[in-house]
Amino acid sequence: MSDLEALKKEAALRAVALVESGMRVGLGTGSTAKYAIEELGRKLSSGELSGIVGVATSEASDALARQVGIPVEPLDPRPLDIAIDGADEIAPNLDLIKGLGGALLREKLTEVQARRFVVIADHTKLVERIGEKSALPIEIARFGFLSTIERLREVLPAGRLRQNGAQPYVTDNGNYIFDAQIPAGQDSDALERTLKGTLGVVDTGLFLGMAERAFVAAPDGVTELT
Ligand code: ABF
Repeated sequence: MSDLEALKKEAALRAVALVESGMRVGLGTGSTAKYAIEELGRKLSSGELSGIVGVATSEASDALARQVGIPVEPLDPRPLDIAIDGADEIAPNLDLIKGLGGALLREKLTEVQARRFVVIADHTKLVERIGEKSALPIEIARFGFLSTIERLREVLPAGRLRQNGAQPYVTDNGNYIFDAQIPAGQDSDALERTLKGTLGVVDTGLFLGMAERAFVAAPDGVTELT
């Protein structure tokens, strides 16, 4: 395991330590969340935890959860006790960019219902301002996507439709993703409002004011941000 993978796992284990028997748990997506799902499965099979139900944020995490023995249920209106997921950027106030893994819509739908949304990451995800390193993924409807992109370019001129080889990348929900650069100085709340009001936009990778805490692993240890 590379040093970075070891850090991701360390952060994941800290978050899974918050899970108690009987909890309904939102299961994130991506290479860091994978360690959390595997650890939950391990704790269930060893008997350290019982009665856990997972709600998966992607088809991939659903499959992994079932593989490691976590019972999975669809999202319903009941709150989740906790959700654990990675991020692409973490700002000092715990605002996030998510969705480079393509699962932003199911992640947001799930994590907004969690009493505690806990982020896990290695230190490379820390930024001073949202959009500093990462593009912002924006999930858009396939129908009329070129028109939606034109509307988006009026707000965020630098961006491109995500590709999967020669074809557009398709999300688990059958939509496309437009990855846009956020200009420095842009107010995140205002941007989110504008994007959510743009016809054809399904949702954005801006997760503002949602995370309760983050476990961020660096070579000199794990920092807990709140
Ligand atoms: C998901 O996985 C996404 O929201 C984010 O795009 C990504 C982070 O992946 P990784 O942990 O592999 O860096 O949580």
